[in-house]
Amino acid sequence: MAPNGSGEEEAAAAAAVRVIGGWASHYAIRVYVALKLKGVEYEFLQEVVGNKSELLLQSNPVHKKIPVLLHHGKPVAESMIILQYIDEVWVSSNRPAILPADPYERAVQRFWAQYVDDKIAPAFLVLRGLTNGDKDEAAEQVSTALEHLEEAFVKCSQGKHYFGGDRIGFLDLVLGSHLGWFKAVEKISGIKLLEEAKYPEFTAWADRFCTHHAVKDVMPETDKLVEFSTSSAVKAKPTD
Ligand SMILES: N[C@@H](CCC(=O)N[C@@H](CS)C(=O)NCC(=O)O)C(=O)O
Repeated sequence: MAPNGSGEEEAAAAAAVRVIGGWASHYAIRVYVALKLKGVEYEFLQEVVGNKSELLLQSNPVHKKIPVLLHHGKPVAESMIILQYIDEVWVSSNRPAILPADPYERAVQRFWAQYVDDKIAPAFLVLRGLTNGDKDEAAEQVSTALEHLEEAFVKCSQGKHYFGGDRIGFLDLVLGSHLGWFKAVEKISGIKLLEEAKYPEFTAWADRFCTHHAVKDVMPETDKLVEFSTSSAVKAKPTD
């Protein structure tokens, strides 16, 4: 069945999509939101921290990390690759595109998305006390990233609500999936990261993203993330 078919065939295909993930994983959250935006039903397989399942080890033997998308049993690993896979497989007029049609705009979104994962995610691990590093330097790294992203938002959105324009796109998904952790990291580290007065465009975008119908149910609560992060099991396995 073509994934963009309809009726019974569509239901059969939907059942064939599974995500090995975790409720707190920023990298997995972007996948849940992308599938929701595309209207693709999926089965969620929660990994237990510190006890990797056989399915995960078999599906992502190189990195052994979540998320992994299983499509008719075939594994796709690495969250950004999964997003692009989802965009390429589920194509039809009622399924919004994740990446822009224009190659240059696509390149720009991919550039910023990579920047976000390179700069924000590692700094958060330091601020959570899970990897070694200077916390003030990590906070500075986040602050520099926010300055760049504030500017990037103005250029990419062109006066619209999202980096992707009128709707959530690739960069919204990649950056937005870190938003739940911003507040949790602030609480854990005692360092304020997201100041509305300094980053007005970013904070307004963040509010819009978190309250979007495809996002609000999968964006974890701050206190739950703080509890998750500080639990001894996670400290023993410092990669969330
Ligand atoms: N670059 C990967 C990163 C995935 C990642 O770091 N996942 C974490 C959970 S958020 C994980 O599985 N950690 C377990 C480990 O490192 O052993 C992606 O984008 O999918």
